[in-house]
Amino acid sequence: MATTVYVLNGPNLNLLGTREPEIYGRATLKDVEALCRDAGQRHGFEIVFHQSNHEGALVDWIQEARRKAAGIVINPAAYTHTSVAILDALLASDLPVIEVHISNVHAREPFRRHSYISPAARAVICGFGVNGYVLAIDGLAAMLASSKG
Ligand code: CA2
Repeated sequence: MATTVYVLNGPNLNLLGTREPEIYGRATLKDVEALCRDAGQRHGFEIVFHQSNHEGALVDWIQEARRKAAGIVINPAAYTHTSVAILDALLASDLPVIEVHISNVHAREPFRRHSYISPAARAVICGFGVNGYVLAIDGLAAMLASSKG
């Protein structure tokens, strides 16, 4: 059976490519999904890709991933800076989690420097644009391979 990886995206990321291209670039979320599926295929992963503007939907997918997946790549978007619920769900998942941000959150407003999510993450990637998702899937593949060996 193929290894399943969940790629989860938080609020407003459905608007990618339509506004603020100077911060987030011109790729759409569909483009990001295609990048993730390509990267997943290189590693033999089945990619389950979701976006929601609702915190509870993200928590439900994290709980589902706990039963079905080998790892989670998540861009929690604004919930990064607010959500104990997503932190708790990720901690309970017991899965390797990679936190991704398209922009360099450390070079922006001070409130973006704090992440409630990072304590649950094995690695954090930010500032590489949408290529950060590919780096996250490659990094997760290396982690899963080394934990098998
Ligand atoms: O850099 C990232 O990936 C962020 O997670 C994006 C979030 C932001 O709140 C985080 O601080 C950093 C915002 C996602 C909203 O995406 C939009 C994309 C295009 C137009 C408007 C919003």
